[in-house]
Amino acid sequence: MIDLSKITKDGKALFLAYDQGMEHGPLDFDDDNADPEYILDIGLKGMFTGVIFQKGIAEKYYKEEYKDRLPLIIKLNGKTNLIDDPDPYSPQICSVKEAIEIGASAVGYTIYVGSSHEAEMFKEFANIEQEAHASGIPVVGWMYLKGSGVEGKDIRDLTAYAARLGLEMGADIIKIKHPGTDEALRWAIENAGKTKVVVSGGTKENEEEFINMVQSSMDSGATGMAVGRNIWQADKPLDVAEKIQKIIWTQD
Ligand code: FBP
Repeated sequence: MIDLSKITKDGKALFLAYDQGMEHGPLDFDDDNADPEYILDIGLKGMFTGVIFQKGIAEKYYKEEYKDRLPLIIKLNGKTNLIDDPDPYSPQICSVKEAIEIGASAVGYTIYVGSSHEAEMFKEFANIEQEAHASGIPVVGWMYLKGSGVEGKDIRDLTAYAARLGLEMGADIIKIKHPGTDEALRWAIENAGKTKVVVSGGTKENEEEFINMVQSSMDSGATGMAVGRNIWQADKPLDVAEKIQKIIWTQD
């Protein structure tokens, strides 16, 4: 088994996601959070167990000296939201080798489960995993339900299927969206087996609702959270981070 200790603390994880500049564009940003330095400052002060960047931001802003305090996870694929493709494909744009050279402690890749391009993404993911594991670094799979194959199907079944795929494909950690109920999330986590599950933050919620979602995720057996907008779009990002940490690290 791949060692996850570099990107976890006491077996739990809290990742600060900042790949939205590619996935959603600057519509997500304001004068503060458009600056990657602002995110790094939150990541370092908020004691996250990893920050998620695309390679361009990592190359220009991430410093080797951050490695022990804020490990880097490079997202190896990405796409914009400008093309409204019912069956999305997110191509690989950075190699495992490049990511390691830039200082990554782990790599990530999004699979759109249910897309007609699923098979291409499976292949890319499999190659990435082989290379990453040969270098001893973990692979985080963003297992997102998007595509004509998931239309009209039950979210509980789909989320569990996506989680199971993570295990079947050998992901070390998977990142899934909360399916809405503790029971559905618990079922998905059960199906992920020994693959760890972190739950994605989603669009900015009112703080109480977001905190409840974190609590529900941890109650359902998640290893932690991978959160972006609910932290760096908040008026006081470090206050929100502290509240989440308390939930994650006081959970049995
Ligand atoms: P957020 O907490 O901001 O939702 O970030 C998590 C994340 O998975 C990012 O890594 C990614 O850019 C984004 O969500 C994708 O969101 P969506 O699927 O809604 O486009």
